[in-house]
Amino acid sequence: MGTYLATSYTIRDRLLQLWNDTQEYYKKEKVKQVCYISIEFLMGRFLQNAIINLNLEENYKKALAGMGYALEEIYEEELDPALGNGGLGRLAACFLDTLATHNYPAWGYGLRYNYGLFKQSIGTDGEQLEKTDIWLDKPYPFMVENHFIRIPIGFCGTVEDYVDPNTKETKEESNRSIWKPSEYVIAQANDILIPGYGTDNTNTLRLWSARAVEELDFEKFSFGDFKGASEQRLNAENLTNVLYPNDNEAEGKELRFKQQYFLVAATLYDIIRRLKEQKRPLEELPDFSAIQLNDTHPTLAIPELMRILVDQEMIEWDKAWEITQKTFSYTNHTILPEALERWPVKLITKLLPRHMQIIEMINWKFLEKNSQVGQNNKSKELRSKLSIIENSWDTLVRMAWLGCIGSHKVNGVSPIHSNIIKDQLFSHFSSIWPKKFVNVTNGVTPRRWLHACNPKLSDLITSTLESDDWIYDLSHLSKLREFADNEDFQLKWAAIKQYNKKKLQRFVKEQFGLDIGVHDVIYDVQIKRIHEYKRQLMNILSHVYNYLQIKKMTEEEKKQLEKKVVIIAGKAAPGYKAAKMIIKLINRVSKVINNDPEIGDLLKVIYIPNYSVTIAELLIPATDVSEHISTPGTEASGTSNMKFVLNGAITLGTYDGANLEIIENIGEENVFTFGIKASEVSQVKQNNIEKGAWNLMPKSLQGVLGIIEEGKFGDPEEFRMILQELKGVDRYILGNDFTSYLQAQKVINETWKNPEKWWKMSIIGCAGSGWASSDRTIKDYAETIWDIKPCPLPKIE
Ligand code: 26M
Repeated sequence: MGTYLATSYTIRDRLLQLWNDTQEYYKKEKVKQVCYISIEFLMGRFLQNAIINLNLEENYKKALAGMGYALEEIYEEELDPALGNGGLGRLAACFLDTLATHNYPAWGYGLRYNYGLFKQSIGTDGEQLEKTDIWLDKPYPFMVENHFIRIPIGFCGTVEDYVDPNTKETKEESNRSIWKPSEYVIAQANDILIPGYGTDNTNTLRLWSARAVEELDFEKFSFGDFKGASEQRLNAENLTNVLYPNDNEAEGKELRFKQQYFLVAATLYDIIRRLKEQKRPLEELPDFSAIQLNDTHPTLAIPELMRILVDQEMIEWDKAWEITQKTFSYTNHTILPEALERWPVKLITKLLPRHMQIIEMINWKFLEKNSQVGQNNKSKELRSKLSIIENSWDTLVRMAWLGCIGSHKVNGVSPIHSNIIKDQLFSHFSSIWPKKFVNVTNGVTPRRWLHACNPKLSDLITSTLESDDWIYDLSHLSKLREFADNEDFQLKWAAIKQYNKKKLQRFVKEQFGLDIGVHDVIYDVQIKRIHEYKRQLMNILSHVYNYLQIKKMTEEEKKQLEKKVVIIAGKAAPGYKAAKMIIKLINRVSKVINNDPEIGDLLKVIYIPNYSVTIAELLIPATDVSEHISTPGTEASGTSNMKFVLNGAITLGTYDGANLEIIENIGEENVFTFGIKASEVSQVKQNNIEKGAWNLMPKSLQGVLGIIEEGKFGDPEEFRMILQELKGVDRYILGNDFTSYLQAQKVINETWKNPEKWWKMSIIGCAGSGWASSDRTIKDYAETIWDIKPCPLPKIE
C-alpha cells in the first residue's frame, strides 16, 4: 500500500500543476466549454491510465524496479471505484478521457457516492449475494476535496408571489416567484483531475458530496431560518450515500429524485459562478458553456436554470427559455419503457414546489404553441402525446419529454437507436422539430481499451504501422487490413491472444481453482449487466443444449468437437428477480457441466463474480468470441462490443445497436450474426401472444426446458418465473432466435478449425474499428451539438 500511495502522490503532484495551468489558460482564453452532467461516472482504475497519458510508464517502471518494485503489481493495489452501473457511466468516463486528450475545455459533473455499486459474490446455491462497497474506507489519492467550493442546495418549503417593488408588477406578468426552501444541504466539490494522452491539458471531473448545513458559514449565505438544522444532519449526508443499483429501470424513490436535483443544482450554481467570475452576463451562458444531459437523470437542470434566470436574475421568461434551450442538449440511452423516468407531480410539488410550477408553465406554453386546444378526439390525443404531464395511474412528469422540449438537440447513441427515437418514441416531437433529433454513435477510448489493457497488441500494431499515431487517431488502424492475410502477422496476432488467454487462465485457477485449457480452446465471453433483454438466458440455455448433445456422443464424435470455455459475468439489480434467477441458473448449470467427467474439457461454463472495469480489462483481450445477443431494437448501442472487436475478438451478435455498425464497417462475413431483424420483432411478438410461445418453440429449446423442469439443476420451482415467461409470452423472443443461435455457434466451431480464416476475421475486425473510438464520437458532439473547439495549452519550450 505504501509504495502504491507514494507513487500515486507523485502523479497527483504533477497533475495538480498541469491542472492549474490548464484552468488558468481556459479562463484567459475565454473559450467555450462543455459540461457533461451524469449521475454516473464509471472511471476504472486511475494510476496506470495517468502514467500512460503522461508518457511516464517506462520511467516509472525503471525507477521502481531500481527500488525492487514491479509497477504492474503496484497497479493491482488500486481500488476500482464503482460509481456507475454499466454502459452509461462507462461511456461518460471514456468521454472524459477523449475530451482531455483532444484538448477540449470540458468538465464532468457527477456525484461522489459514499458507497459504489454493491459488491457481488455467489452463494453456495449459486445465488447473487450483495455487500456494501465502502470504497472511501481506503485512501484514494486522485480525488481532492475542494474547500472553496461548497454550495447550499434547497429543498421543500414554499413559493411566494413576487411583486416588483418599483412597478408593482405581479407574478402574472413577470412569471417571477420567490422560492423559500425549508431545508438545505451543502454540496461539497470533490475534484478528480483528468489527464489527456500526450498533452498537458488536464480537465476536471467534479463530484458532489452532501454535507450537513451547520458546517456552513451561515452569514455568508443569508437564507434565513436554519432552525432544526441539526435534525437534518443525518438526512443531509444520506443524500449521496449510495448509488442506485438499477440499470435500465427507473426507480421511483424520493431519495433518488433528491440526488438528481442535488446534482444539477450544485452544477448549475458552479457553472454560473464561473461565468460571473469572467464578468459576463447570463445572456452569454450558451456561448460560455454547452451542457450535455446524460440521459434524463439530470433533466431537472432545465427548470432549475429557468428558476435561476427568471426568479433570481430577473430575465424575461421568453429570453430565459431561449437561453435554456440553447444551452442544453440531451442524450437518450434507452427506449425500454420501464427505464423512462416519470416522477409523480405530488412528489415534485413537495420537494421542489417552484420547479413544479415552472415545469407546468413550460408545458403550458409549449402546448399552446404546438397543439390547438380543441374538443375533438384528435387534438386531445395529440395534446396528451405531447404533454410533459401524463395522466395515468398517477399524474406524472415525463422526464424525457422535458429533456426534448428544453434542449436544442436530442441524440440517440447508434443509428438504429436514433431512428427508433425519431420515428417511434419521439415521433410527435420530431415532426415539430425535424432537425432537433440527431445520431451520435457511441465510442470507447482506445487508450484504456487497447493500448493500456492489451500492451502486447498495442506494441504489435505500433511496430507494424511504424507509428503510434493510431492511439489518438484510431482511423489509422485501417492500414492493418493489408496484413490480414499475412502469415507471419497472423502468427504474431494469434500468439498475443494466446498470451492474454494464459493470463486469464491463471486468474481462473487462482480465483476458482478451476483448470481451463488455452490451446485450441475457444474463449466465448458475455459480460454485461444481467437483463432479460440482453438474453444471457439464451446463452446458458444453448449450453445446456450443447451439454445434452455431448452426453449423447460417442468418443469418436467427441474427438471432432471444438473445446469451449464459456464465460459470463455481470451484476443483477438487487430487486430484479428474473435477472437474479438467471445468475442462479448459470451457476447451477456451470456446476453440473464442469463436474461431469463425460464432458471433460470439451465445455466449461464459468461465471465470474463482481464484474468491474478492472475485470473487463482482463477479459476483453483474452476473448475469442464475444456475445452481444440482445433482442433487436432493445440495446441502444452497447459499447463493450466495440472494445472486443478492437482487441481481436469476433462478434457473435444480433442485428441490434452498434452491432450493426460493426457489421457495416467490417463486413457481415467477418461477424457471426444470427436472428431476426428489428423490423420483424413485433410480428413475432404478436404470434407469441396469439399462439403461445411454447407452441412456437423449437424442439431443441423445449427439450432444454424439460430437463430443467426435471430438476437437473436443482428445484425447478427456483426458476419458475423465467420458465413461465419463456413458455408464455417470451417477450424477448428467445424461442424464435434459438435455432439460428445454435446454427451460428456451429459456424463458429467450423471457422475455428480454419485458423487462417479465423485470424483474418479477427484482424479485419480490429482494422475496421477506427470509427469506434470515442475521439470520433466527441468530435461529432463538438461539431454538431456543442460548438466547441480544442484549446491546447501552449507548449513550454
Ligand atoms: C434511472 C433511474 C433510477 C435508477 C437508475 C437509473 C438508471 C441508471 C443507469 C437508468 C439507466 C442507467 O443506465 C442505462 C444504460 O447504461 N444504458 C446503456 O447506455 C449505453 C451507453 O449509451 C448503451 O451502450 C447501452 O446500450 C445502454 O443500455
